[in-house]
Amino acid sequence: MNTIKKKIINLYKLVKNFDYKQYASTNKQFLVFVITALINSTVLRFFTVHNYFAIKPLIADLSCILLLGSFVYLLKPKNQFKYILVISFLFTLVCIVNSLYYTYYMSFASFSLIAVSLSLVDVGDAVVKNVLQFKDFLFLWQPIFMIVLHNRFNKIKYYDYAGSIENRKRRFIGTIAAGATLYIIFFLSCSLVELSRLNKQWNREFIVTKFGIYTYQLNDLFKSLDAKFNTLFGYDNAAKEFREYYKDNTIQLKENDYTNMFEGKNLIVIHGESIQNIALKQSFNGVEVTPNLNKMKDEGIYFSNFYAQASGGTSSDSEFTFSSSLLPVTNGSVAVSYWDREYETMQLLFKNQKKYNTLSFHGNNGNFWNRNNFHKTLGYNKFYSKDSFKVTEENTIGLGISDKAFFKQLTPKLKKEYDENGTFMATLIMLSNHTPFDDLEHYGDFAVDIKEDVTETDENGIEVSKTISHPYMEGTKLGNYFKSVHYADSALGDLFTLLDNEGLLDNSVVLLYGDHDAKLPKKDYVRLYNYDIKTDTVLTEEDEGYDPVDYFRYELNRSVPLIIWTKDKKFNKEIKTAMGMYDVMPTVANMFGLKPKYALGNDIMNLDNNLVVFPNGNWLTNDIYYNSQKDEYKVINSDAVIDTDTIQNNSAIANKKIAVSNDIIKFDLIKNENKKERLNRVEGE
Ligand code: GP9
Ligand code: MN
Repeated sequence: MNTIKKKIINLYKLVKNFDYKQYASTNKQFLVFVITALINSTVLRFFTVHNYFAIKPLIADLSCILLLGSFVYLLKPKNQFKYILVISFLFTLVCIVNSLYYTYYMSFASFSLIAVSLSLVDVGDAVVKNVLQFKDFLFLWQPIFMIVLHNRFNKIKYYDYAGSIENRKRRFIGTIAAGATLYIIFFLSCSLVELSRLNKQWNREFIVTKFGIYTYQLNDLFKSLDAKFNTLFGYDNAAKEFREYYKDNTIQLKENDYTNMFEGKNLIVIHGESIQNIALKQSFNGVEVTPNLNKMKDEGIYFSNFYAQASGGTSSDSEFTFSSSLLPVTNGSVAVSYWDREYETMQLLFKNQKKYNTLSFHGNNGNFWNRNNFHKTLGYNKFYSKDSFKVTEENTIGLGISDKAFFKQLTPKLKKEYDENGTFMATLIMLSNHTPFDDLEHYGDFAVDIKEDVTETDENGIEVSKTISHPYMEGTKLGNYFKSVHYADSALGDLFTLLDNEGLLDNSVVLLYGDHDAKLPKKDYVRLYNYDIKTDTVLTEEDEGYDPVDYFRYELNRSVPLIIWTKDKKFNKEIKTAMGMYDVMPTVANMFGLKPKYALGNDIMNLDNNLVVFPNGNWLTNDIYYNSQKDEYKVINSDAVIDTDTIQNNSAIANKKIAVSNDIIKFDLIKNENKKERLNRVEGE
């Protein structure tokens, strides 16, 4: 303790007695470099995300400049300018490229997208006319200014003077330590949401707004290099394991009652943002949270024990797993880091085996989750993103265009596609029901209180009936979530009417899935199950009738709906087998007569029990939920006989599936199989 105290006192003395005048007069070049590089990053934010007065990105920029700039002190004064010039050009290049990129794509440049960005060059003329602007080159003033300053310094023999102070090592350590300390303070001040977004990289505008352009680019560089380097070694082993896995686990294409049932029909997929099964079961004062979804599930095939298997790539992970029957990659996301690979997807099977037109619709910016590229990889012919919709202040909810406006505007586009290009598979990605569920004024009136009819006697002894309201879930995040889902459900009701009016339901199958849970706080579930209207309090563990929410119950509550519905046939069927997002592709494939080869999941209609593997190693069957982090499990089906072998075997299968999936993604293994097949075909001809 004493040594720490001593160190702090020494540091204090150092800062207090530091000769700032001498530092400034012998470090003019470095200080000017720092200030001018800061001006450029601020100007870039001014031109793009418009938050130029913000202090946080400024601190992040400064930390980054100090860290990279500090190495100048490892050089002799007369060589220092060369280093300053190189990094000045680098920082300036970051600003110019991003300024240009933003004008063209309304997003920021990424190393992992370099090949795509180079297509900017292909569109030559259009870029010169529409993209290149004077403002993009304004940033060049910085290196030019440094050159002019250097000439002036030469004339006044500044370097001789500055070089006479022989303390370069100390300055290097001091500067790099200052940069690092500032960075640490900065990151400590960030919220969990900010840090998670930096890690995910799907919302690049957000990252630049909060972290500044230099930190954004540095983070992007590390992430892109990581995706490249982790595939340098281990290819042969991965390919061997892959072949062995599929030799033993070829997808079972057994015939069942559903085989080819929907052959030739359109498929409309609805990606239900953050819709959890819990909302379907809930009602307040006799009013259901999701009347339309409930009708859909009662008429259609409802997979009531269904789980999304998303990881850090949330929405995009679910899109990936839904399409490919693979698990999300363990680090990063396929959409951002591994989109430039070949996968076997439902969309490609529809396209190649059945000549379907494949379409996707999403009212948000097409760069979010890198969908502009990612959707091509998934096999969509066309992606209708924000640019295809009229988004106004009036029709905006939460993140962007409201689901109601989105559905209204997309229906005629879908009709046109059908009329012109025939049978289709179309995915509609919803947006309004997105966390933080706080756009309450736009969700409409939906009360999450408990109303009670009471009879009271007034002062004249006359009995009067009135309704009183107990707040229950009002004002909680879960309560707000129910309001938001109620809106999304009402939009879905509209969609069915819109599609039906255009005749689009007559020859179509509608499939809806919840893309992942809504990350709702545990304490809100406790309130939902333990609210006491008599006292307007929540029961605690000590109270009789307390209904606890432990880890397992929380995990099981993360279940999301999967419904398959058609207008003409009333299935009225509930499938209770445990099912994961990776089982959808093989299940749907069988119904539409498609033949996948590399699915990790199964056709659920052929199974009585199943293993749902989560990307973190947890797994679920009809009988058990297993927590791999703590090596604990909970028996869900009390009749089941569980022994250690069951746990070990299932854990081994889970680990194998995760490993094979990661290898396919990182080493692009399906591409190589496809290549071999193509070559064999050519040789055979
Ligand atoms: C972004 C939207 C939401 O366009 O799909 O993504 P999420 O935050 O759920 O991954
Ligand atoms: Mn989502």
